Amino acid sequence: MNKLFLYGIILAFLSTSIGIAQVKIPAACGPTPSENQMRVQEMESYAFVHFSLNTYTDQSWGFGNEDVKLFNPEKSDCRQWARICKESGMKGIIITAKHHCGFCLWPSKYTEYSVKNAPWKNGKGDMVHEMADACKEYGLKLGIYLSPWDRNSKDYGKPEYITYFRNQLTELLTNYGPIFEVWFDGANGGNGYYGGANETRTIDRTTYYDWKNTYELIHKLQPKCVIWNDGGKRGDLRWVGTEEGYVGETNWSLLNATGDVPWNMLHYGVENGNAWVPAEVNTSIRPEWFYHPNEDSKVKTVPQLMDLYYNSIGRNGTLLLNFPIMPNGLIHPTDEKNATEFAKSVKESFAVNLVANTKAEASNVRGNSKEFGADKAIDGKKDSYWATDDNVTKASLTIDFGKPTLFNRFLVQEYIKLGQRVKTFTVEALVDGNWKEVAKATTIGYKRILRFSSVNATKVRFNITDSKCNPVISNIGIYNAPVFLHAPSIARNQSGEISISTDEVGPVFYYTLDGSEPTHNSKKYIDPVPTQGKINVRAIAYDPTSGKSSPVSLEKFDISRKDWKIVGISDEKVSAILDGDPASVWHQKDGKKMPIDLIIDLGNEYNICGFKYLPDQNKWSSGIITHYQFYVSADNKEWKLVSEGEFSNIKNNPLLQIKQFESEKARFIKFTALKNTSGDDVAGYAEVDVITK
Ligand code: FUL
Repeated sequence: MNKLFLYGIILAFLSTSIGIAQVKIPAACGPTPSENQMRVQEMESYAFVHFSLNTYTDQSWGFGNEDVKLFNPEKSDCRQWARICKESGMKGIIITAKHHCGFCLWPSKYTEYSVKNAPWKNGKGDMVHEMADACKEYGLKLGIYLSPWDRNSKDYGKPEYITYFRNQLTELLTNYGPIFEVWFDGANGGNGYYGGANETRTIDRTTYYDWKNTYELIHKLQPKCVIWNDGGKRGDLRWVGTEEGYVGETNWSLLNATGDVPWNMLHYGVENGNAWVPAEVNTSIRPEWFYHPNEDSKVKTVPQLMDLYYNSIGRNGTLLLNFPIMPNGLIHPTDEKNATEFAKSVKESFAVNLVANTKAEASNVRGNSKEFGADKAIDGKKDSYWATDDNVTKASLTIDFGKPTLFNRFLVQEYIKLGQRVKTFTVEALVDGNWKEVAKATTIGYKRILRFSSVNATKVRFNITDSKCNPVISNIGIYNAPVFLHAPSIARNQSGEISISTDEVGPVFYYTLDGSEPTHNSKKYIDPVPTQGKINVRAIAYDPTSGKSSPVSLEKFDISRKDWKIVGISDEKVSAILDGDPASVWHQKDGKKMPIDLIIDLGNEYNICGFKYLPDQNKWSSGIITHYQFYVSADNKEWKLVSEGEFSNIKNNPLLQIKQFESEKARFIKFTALKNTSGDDVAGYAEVDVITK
């Protein structure tokens, strides 16, 4: 008999005879992630790159008739994108192989509307190929964005288009190596070029694309690929209902396998859902997805990116961060700088785990077994965990530092391979012999990170106050992370006064009006500052105690709106449109029917070459204009149409809309609302402004 086998028998005999029966691992609690979902969850963050003909037309959504000849990125370098993403801590890149305009970044056999007819590399280029090679070189995974809505295809809306779409998908999933994720956007604005038809085509998002068979194709061609889809059949990951970069504080990785998914389900998940569909938080490093030069001063700063980190990865989501590519084919240096500094800040924040070399004790340990002891939550191993007995859904785990220790972050992970369980928990700190609650939260999931003011404590107690099943905790981390000051907001009211503010308590502000970089030696902000005419305001927040400054905010103001009058409206609340406060809104309704005009007398004649429209920031409100016309006039009688079109992605991303046109001399402007997001007769405005030459 083999010796090892003999020892095994003796050991088994001894353990049963002295009563150390093997304690069973906890049973799964509800749905659990597939291997593919688990792999993506563990990637934590990955990038988007948005690049297409829109990059050359300053649009958000192309119409489908943009000239392929525009596409000529003379410095294009996918290796630069991959290097920046790698240095920004991203684990993969999803490229917009085809956006809504239908233009293909790869030389598809099935259309002429692609790089093969562009001047770039004399039509011999293949951006998806270059991206795949660059990803390989930098150890990143490749993902594909293929827009189901195609405003170029003559067949869009007909059954033939589905074959076309699947043919393209087959090319992309066959010729470029392993693909970790496919991204099917649900947007459909209706109208488009459609091979010259120039019409509106509506489809039923739930049936038209026949997702079932498309999914089968994906599973066959790329068995390890996850599917993101907000347009029809349930995917492997879900949208979080906003493009602003946050998921709900309560975030269940569950949905129901069938049925509608209203906003609250997207944002918070479904506690008792019967399918594992975790949250993916998608947002752009700039306000828009595609590159627009006027956003060069609007790149998310390190403190904003840190918020994004805590509001996505820190709330049980993955982070999909977009980099718009410039017309020359590169990522802008500010985006590179902010993203790479962000990665350094994340590293710095979580560099020292204060639980190392501490002791942990729990109020209950599953079967009193060492295998499930409290120390398993602080052993740094992702496959070991602290678990309680089956019927125990309230429990606590105490970590003893042995000496007063300063911290301001609490990180906790459930062992989600056995399901998501915890419903509520608190964190307490033992300060000078007294327990004090420092944080309180709901769900955990794969990872939850709580932020609070620094506390100096000898012990930390993690209390699970409610759970769907017995808790199973794989990891706890405690950190003392650096705190970043946010750049302040700058606003100008109708009379031209500049005000500077922030949500944080404590910092003071310094500003400049002459184009120079503000420091704490610049002018200190005390009261609103009167200004006139065009002006660029730069400001920082500064904390005198730490001597730390925030990044610089920059706002460019055009002519002051002091002499402006809204014509023909007696409601005095209409001034909300011009008050510089994005939170105040005015709506035209009361029996008006679309088209609804807003006429403004600017008081003087100007060379007008554009306008700005900020919609109601409450996405639930009606009156968010999607289609418009813009006229100018010298006398409020004869009007000239200078711009018309759509505010493309305004429903999902209610940003400041900027439209530019050939300069015209005028004193009056007319902004006509043709349609809104809710299909009714309400036109709402947070702010309206002009751009002058
Ligand atoms: C949206 C699209 O309409 C945007 O253009 C962008 O691609 C974003 C990621 O998804 O809904």
